[in-house]
Amino acid sequence: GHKSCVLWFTGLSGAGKSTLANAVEQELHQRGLASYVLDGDNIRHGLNKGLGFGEEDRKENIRRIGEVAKLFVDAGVIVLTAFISPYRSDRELARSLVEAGEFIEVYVKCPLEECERRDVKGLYEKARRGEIGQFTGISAPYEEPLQPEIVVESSEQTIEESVAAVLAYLEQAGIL
Ligand code: GGZ
Repeated sequence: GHKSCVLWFTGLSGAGKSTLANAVEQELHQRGLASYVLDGDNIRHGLNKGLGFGEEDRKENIRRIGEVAKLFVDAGVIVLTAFISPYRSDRELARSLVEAGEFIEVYVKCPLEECERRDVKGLYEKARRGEIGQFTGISAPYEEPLQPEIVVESSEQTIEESVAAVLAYLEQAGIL
């Protein structure tokens, strides 16, 4: 058997949180484990439709996601969340909702310059032009995790290496 837990991916827009969370989820699925990814596609367009990107709305976004993540853990599922979650205090609140050891913070580290170079959705360019306000890393803060359980550097490691690092952590932590 395995323990359920929250894998909380945090990092800048374009750092690779969703990509990594989905790749880890595939691995877990192949091992026959119940797992689920929460990301902007299924949360910001549904439960959290109507929330924006000001400090208060981001706080509420993350608070609700933390509560939903707790429900998944109660249901015995490994839940992977992929949100910028820029405020340390909001991530700590989410951590406090589950048992010690059940919250695994994964810092998907990537230099701002690299996220901006990738600019997958063209949002950084818009933010630089002032067409999008309060953009994380440009005109809104990102508070780096101080003691994340896992750090992956998406500009230094392949996706396969990053997936392996997350799985290795889960194995040594006795979750898998
Ligand atoms: C940051 C924004 C913003 C602003 C829209 N700042 O690359 P993406 O597109 O898919 O990821 C970003 C996503 C961030 O939503 P989160 O729910 O993860 O943010 S938070 O945890 O801070 O609540 C980006 C898009 O939404 N986006 N405007 N101003 N990202």
